[in-house]
Amino acid sequence: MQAYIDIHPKVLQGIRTGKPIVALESTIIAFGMPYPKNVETALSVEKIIEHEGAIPATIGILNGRIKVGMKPDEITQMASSKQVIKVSKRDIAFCLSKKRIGATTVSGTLLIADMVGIKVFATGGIGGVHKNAIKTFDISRDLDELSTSNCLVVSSGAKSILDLELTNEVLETKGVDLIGYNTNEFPAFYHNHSGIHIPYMLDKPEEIAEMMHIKWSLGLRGSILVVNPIPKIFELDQAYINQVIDTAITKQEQLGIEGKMITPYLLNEIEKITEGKSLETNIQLIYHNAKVAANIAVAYSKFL
Ligand code: PSU
Ligand code: MN
Repeated sequence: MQAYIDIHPKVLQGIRTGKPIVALESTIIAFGMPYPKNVETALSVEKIIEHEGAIPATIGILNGRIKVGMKPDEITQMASSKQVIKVSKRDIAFCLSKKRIGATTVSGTLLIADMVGIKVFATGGIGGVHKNAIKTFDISRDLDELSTSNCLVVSSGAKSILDLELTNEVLETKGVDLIGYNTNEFPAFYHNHSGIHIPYMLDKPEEIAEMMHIKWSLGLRGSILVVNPIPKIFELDQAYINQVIDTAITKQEQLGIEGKMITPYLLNEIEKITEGKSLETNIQLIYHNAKVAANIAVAYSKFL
C-alpha cells in the first residue's frame, strides 16, 4: 500500500498517536469551484480545522501517488489544472498508473480515508440519486461508499439537483446512520427546507463521538452521515434556487452532458445563473461543516 500512498508527516503522526484528523475531498476544489476561489477556500477550510484543534488532511492524487494531506502547492497545482480526472473507486488505479492528477469525490475520499484510518471527513454536499434515475440509473457512488467505509461525514445534506427523497431511501437501505446536527429536517444544501424528516437529532460533538465509538466497537461496519444545516443568514431563497436548478438541469439534458460530468456541469451552471451567489453560500457551508467536523474529531479522539 505504501508504494502508492504519501501520508503527510503531520497526518501520519496524528494517525499513529490518536490525534483528531479531518479528511477533506478534492473534487470540490477541482470541479466544484472556479480558480482561484477554490484554492483560497481549500486553504481556509484547513485553517478552520487547525483552529479547532484538529489536523486537516486534503486527499487527492498527484504524480502517481495518493496524497493524504496535500501541501498548499499541491492544492494549487490541482486547483489550476484543466486536466484533472474526477476520481471515485474505479478511477484510482488508472489515475495512478498514468500519473494523472486526480480529484477525489466524497466516495473516493471516503475509501482512502478508510484505508489509512481517518475517522472524520468534512464536505459540502454528498452525491445521491439523480432526479431521473428511474431512466438513467444515475446514482452516485457516494452512497455505496458510505455504506462500506467506516467514517463520519459532515455535509449540508445534498443539493436538489438530486431527488432527495430517493437519496434518503437509499441511505436507509444501505444502513447509513443519519443524524441531524441540531435539526430534524434533511438540509437541501442552499437552504434547510427539504421537507424530509430525520428522526435522530444530536447537538453535541461528544454525543456524536460516543455514537461513533458504540457503532464501530460493535463491528457495525459503515459510515455515519451527519447533516449540518447552513447558518440561516447564508440560506438562499428556496423557490429561487429550485428554479435555477431546474434551468440548469434542462440545459444539461439539452446539451447531452452525461455520466460523471453531470454534477460538475450543474454546479458550474448554477453558479453562473446566480452570478456567484451560490458560490458564496457553498463556501460558507463548507466552513461551517469543517468546524463541526473538527469538533467531532476532537471529541472522538478520546476513544482513539
Ligand atoms: N455535490 C455538491 N458539491 C460537490 C459534489 C457534489 O453539492 O462538489 C461533488 C462531490 O465530490 C461528490 C461528487 O462526491 O460531486 C458526486 O459526483 P457524482 O454525482 O458524479 O457521483
Ligand atoms: Mn453519476
